[in-house]
Amino acid sequence: MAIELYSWATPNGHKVHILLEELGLEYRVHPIDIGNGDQFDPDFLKISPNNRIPAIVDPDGPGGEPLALMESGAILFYLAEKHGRFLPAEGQGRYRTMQWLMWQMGGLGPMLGQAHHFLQYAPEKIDYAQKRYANEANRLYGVLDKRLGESRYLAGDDYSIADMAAWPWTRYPERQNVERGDYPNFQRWFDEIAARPAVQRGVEVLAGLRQAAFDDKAKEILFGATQFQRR
Ligand SMILES: N[C@@H](CCC(=O)N[C@@H](CS)C(=O)NCC(=O)O)C(=O)O
Repeated sequence: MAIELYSWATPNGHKVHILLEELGLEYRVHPIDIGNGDQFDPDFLKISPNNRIPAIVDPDGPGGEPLALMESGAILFYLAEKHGRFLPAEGQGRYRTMQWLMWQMGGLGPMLGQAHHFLQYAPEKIDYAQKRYANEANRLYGVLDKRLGESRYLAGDDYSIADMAAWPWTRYPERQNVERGDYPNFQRWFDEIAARPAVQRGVEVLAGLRQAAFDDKAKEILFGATQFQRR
């Protein structure tokens, strides 16, 4: 039975789109236009109580019961484990994969998200915030570059869910005040993953529906008072 995918064409969405494509799973896409406020729809909140994409419902979850999941890292972990791919079942590689997945979820994603916010979207240009997040973005690319100077992929010799989690956040370093030429090991890894057919299909999922830039209505929904209402 097909997985129900609730998502939008953003880095956190792309992670799951890429894994679904890599695994060759059947899935049905439900667009959640976050610039239009679809993430606050009561039906979506039942699946994703944090009003964020991505989320899935697997009709064939554990115990044969449907499983609803939010949080991209949890979805990657669940699907990789269920299908026995892109996450070693045991040994050092399993924990290295989890380490780099957690690094992406707790560090790379949130910090690059703040860099995008203060460098691209914030209505006021706040010098302190811009410098802080651009510096942090460059620090994180430095960590990535060093690791990828020692290892073909983040967790070791094999491509894993840790790479699928990190890669979508690094597609446009210029938006984070990062110069890709400063990080050659990162660039080698980036190009290798970008060449994978499943990755190319994954980033196209819902891409045609997304506007190039947020308009004023979308900015109000994403960054204004709407976001902070109690639900
Ligand atoms: N930790 C969450 C973050 C998800 C997230 O921030 N999603 C964004 C799009 S990339 C979203 O849904 N934003 C809607 C909003 O801010 O209202 C995950 O990894 O799934």
